[in-house]
Amino acid sequence: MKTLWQNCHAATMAQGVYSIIEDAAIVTQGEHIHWIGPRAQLPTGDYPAVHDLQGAWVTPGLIDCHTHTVFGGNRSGEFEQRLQGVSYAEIAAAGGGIASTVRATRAASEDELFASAARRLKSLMRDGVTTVEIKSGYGLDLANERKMLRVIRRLGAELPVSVRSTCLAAHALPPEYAERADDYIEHICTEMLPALAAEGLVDAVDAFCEYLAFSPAQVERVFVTAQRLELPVKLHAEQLSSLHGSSLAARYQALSADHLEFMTEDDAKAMAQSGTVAVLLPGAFYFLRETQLPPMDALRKHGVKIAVASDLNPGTSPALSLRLMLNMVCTCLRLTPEEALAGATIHAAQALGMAQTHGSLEAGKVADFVAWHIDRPADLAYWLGGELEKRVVRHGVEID
Ligand code: DI6
Ligand code: FE
Repeated sequence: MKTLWQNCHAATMAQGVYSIIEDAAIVTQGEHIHWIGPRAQLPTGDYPAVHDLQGAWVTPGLIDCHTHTVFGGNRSGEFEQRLQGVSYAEIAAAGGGIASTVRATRAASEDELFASAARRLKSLMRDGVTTVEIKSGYGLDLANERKMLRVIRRLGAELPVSVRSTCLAAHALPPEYAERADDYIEHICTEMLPALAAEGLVDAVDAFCEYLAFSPAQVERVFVTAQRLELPVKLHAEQLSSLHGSSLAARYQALSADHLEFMTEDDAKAMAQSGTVAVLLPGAFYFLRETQLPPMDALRKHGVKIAVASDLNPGTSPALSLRLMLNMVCTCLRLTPEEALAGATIHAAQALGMAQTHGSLEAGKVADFVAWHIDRPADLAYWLGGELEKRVVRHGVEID
């Protein structure tokens, strides 16, 4: 059955670029977009269901392509410590940081993790998010990484949002492997990843390449394993120091390299060549009060696709709003509102390997879109938080 959505304007992101149709009409059929264009060109036909969008601006459903939504506890105490002048690295070295979330996540049951993550995910969804990526990485042993990944799968099954799961077992060194990082990497490659992939729990593999996490050589072993398991890779790279993880990611045709404050122009060239998306995470930049900006000019000059994500996590970006990230990426990292919107739609889809089906309003794609009661698309990056009036359509069906 065909459904017509009209009396709207559309910011389509068709062909991967920001583009607008004034007075648009959209025809959906089942889960897909059947036709989109100016209303004046709407094919004549029988439309059993017609929706009046009352002048709304329609965008693709927002895509949050980098989150750590599943975790136990929270770290607002560390936030207070950091306000007293203790650094993120010092807190981590003293057994806090990621390690404290690992303890809380290991102690939590699957149901407890599901309940707290669902609350956070619903908050993202209230901002028009229809697709989200969620990483493991606070379990750091087979049983607890499996527990996290099962919760991630269950979130996608029980909530009206498409969820991609990423295994981030190489996030931090678990206490059992203190001083034995190479052994832990070996364990990931020989035991954890093969088992979790065989259970169908993993859509992509990520790692944290940083002086306080894993070296490029260690990350490369994880990438080789992922490649053997035919899983795409992503990387946390160049957040706090320049180890050229982004160039390493490019060599393995990574879907994305994320953070990137300390990347170089050569890294940008490598990413452009491999089609690796640069995912900017302004929440972490802001929350850690960083001052080093990613090299925006180099990214643009070499044509690297830029995405924007929340990095929702308890330590460095307790961000429950992707729209707030659109504002922050413009204010702090100097994207334009058009670039920011592309970053949370079509480029985010590419960062998840989903650009063939998601991220833009084009015939044949999945009918995930948001009709916003705003004056201009730039308004999405303008308002700081709050809740904008809107209607959300997922798989061709309106959701609350
Ligand atoms: N980079 C981040 O921003 C998060 N993980 C990572 O690799 C931080 C995670 C945390 O502090 O809990
Ligand atoms: Fe992250």
